[in-house]
Amino acid sequence: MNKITSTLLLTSVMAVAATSVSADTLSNVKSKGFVQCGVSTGLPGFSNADASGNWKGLDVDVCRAVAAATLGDANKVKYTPLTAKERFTALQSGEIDMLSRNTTWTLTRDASLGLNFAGVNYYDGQGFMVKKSLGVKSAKELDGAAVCLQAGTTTELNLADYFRQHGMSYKSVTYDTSDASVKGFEAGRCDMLTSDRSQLYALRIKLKKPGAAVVLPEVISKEPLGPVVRQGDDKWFNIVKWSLNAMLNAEEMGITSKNVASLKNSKNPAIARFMGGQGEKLGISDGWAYNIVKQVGNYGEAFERNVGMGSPLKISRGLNAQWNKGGLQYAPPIR
Ligand SMILES: N[C@@H](CCC(=O)N[C@@H](CS)C(=O)NCC(=O)O)C(=O)O
Repeated sequence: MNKITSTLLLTSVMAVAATSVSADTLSNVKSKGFVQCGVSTGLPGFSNADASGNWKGLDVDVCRAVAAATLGDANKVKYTPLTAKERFTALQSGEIDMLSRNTTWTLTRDASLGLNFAGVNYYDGQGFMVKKSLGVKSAKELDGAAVCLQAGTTTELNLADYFRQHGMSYKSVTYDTSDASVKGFEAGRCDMLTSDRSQLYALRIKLKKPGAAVVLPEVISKEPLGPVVRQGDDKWFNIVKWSLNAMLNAEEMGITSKNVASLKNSKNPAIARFMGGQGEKLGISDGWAYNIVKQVGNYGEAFERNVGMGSPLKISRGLNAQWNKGGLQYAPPIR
């Protein structure tokens, strides 16, 4: 095959691939009647299937919020479990409508993968977990350590930076899923396990003896985690962005799943605007924000239930508190 023919062939293959991905995800979601959401293969608190196959978690709640906003029913979600390595291809190829899987917003991912980050639903940072029996108090004591981690993550990159910066060496032991990393850690394949700190808490409860592991004090990176969509579909981008913003605004305004029905006809102008939600500007029905809070809850409710004090993870709000409560969560207004 000469060069021109092969270039033409490649171009047409790319054109076919491009047209197979809908540029109008909303219409596609409406016609099939569900949101296909990419999640993890199993991370308690964030996206995890229970014994009967029901997905739960803070990331799952973002998928549910988008389904409530677009289809009026938070249950109209189908989940695609994805490893770290698989997640971006699944979104680029159109296999999923959105990704909500503890994914860090970085420049490279935002600017070179054809994807857009729609906000931050959890401000995280990378940390380390070791067996208590090691008697280690700081990651700086771990020169030469074997480290369990997951491939295709920012974790891998930060770890390299951190050890180089401190003049230390390490041996990485990589796995494809968090389950496999935990098993490797438990079986003694590594001296420590590294991941986003929220995930360390989530993974620790998967250990046979959670009390036998400690999370070290170091936080070595910024990991703003949030939902991701494809570039080139601004309408869908806005819907995902504003679904998360509605959960955050609801918490700030004191609108909860319990009181939202009683506030439906509120005379308070900001609450009235929230209830209507100006759906036509987003291309969805009015009442979309009401549906999110009624069916999924506000951000604070989702946080407490999934990862906070009402959950086995018992993570405090920290950076994820609202901006007026000492945290970083600050949603633009619905007006
Ligand atoms: N936030 C980091 C790390 C994400 C990540 O995949 N972490 C692993 C380590 S616990 C995980 O969540 N695995 C879940 C799974 O195996 O599906 C990133 O976006 O690269």
